Parts: sequence; C-alpha cells; structure tokens
Amino acid sequence: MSEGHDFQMPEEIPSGWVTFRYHNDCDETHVALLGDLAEGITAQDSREEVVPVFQEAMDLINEGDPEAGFAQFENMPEWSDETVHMGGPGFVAPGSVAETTVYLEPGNYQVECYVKTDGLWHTANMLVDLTVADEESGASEPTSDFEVTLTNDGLEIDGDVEAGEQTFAVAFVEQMLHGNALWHDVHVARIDDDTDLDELAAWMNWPNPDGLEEPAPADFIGGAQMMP
Ligand SMILES: [Cu+2]
Repeated sequence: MSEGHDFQMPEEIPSGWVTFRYHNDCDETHVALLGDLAEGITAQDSREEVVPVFQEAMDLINEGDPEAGFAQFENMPEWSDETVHMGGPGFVAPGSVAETTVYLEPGNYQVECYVKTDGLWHTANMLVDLTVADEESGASEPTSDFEVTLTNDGLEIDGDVEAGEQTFAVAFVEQMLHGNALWHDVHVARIDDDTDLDELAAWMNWPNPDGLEEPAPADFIGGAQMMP
C-alpha cells in the first residue's frame, strides 16, 4: 500500500507463486516494479548508485541536453547489469487497487516506483528491500480468462474482453532492452472519448520531459511489469 511516496508492505515473503495486491491510497499514480538483485546488493545500493544516475540523466534531458543525459548511463554500477526485473503491479491511479501474481525464486529483491513528480523520480523514496524466502507459498499457478502475448513486435490479446472481473495471463514470449534502458511490459488504463492516445503513449516513455510525470493522462488499473 502507498499513502504517499512510500511502500507499506512485508519485508519478507515466501517464494513460488505469490500475489501482490497494491492499494494506492495516495493522490498520485504509482507503480511497483520488482527487481531480483545480484548477490549482496540491496535497495540502499540502488539508492546510492542507480537513482542518482537516472536523476542526473533526467535533469539533463529536462535542461534540453538528452545526449548528455543518456551519457550518464556510463556511470551505472557494474552490478546493475545483473538486476533482473521480475514483474509486479503496473501503474495504479489514485484510489485504485492493482493485483498481479508472479513466480519468484528465493533471493534478495527490491521494489521501486519510477513515476516522477516535478521531474524527481519517486524512486528516491519509493525503493525498498524485499526478501523472498526459501520457504514456498504452496500456491499454484493462477488460471486466466485471457492471454496477452508480448513479442518484440508488440502485444496481442486472444479474444474480446467483456466487462466484469477478468484475469489476464501475460506471456513474455520475447524481451528486449529498449532505447530508454527499459524492457517492455503491460499497463492497463481506462480511456474515454477525451483521452489522447498519442499523449498517453508519450507519457509511458520516461525520457520525454512529461513522461511518467504526475499526473498521468489516464486512470491506470495495473498491469504486468517487465520481466524476462
Ligand atoms: Cu510513485
């Protein structure tokens, strides 16, 4: 749960199939991305060595120098190449709840929000450790109503989705590192006649000065964060 720029959640969870139910009780959009960290690395290391790189990059981009901004990524610590994004709830609008189930191996993870407010990454405050214990949850793989297939060509949904409670399985058939240093993922937003889809698409891309910047141009209800 979030009530501000925070994550209120357990420090340790079992391994295997685990369900994250994220209540956003804050008045800003947030997200919760899981990262499987290299041995011995903690959220504190990310806070000290990764967040400043992204912030410096963002500051330079906002100052009109994207080339210098992207050059900042040369300063990423070597261990960050080993961080494996492992899913998590997608963007969640204020007052909404997002749920996602993932399979996690035991290990040291982090949970982060990478939305921005006034050009500042929430990650400065919304970045916590999560231990995934050897002890298994005993839960089985959930069943789904629809499957979303992700490839390097885009995404497909197998069927016509009806109103009501629906469960989507997301198959990451292919994965790639995009030019913005992130992998692809799925986020669900409720749109209406007034929603500008181009604006929404631009918002999804953080190197745009208005990208991932609060407030979001639509109401998000979750999704499946990037994973291999
Ligand atoms: Cu946030």
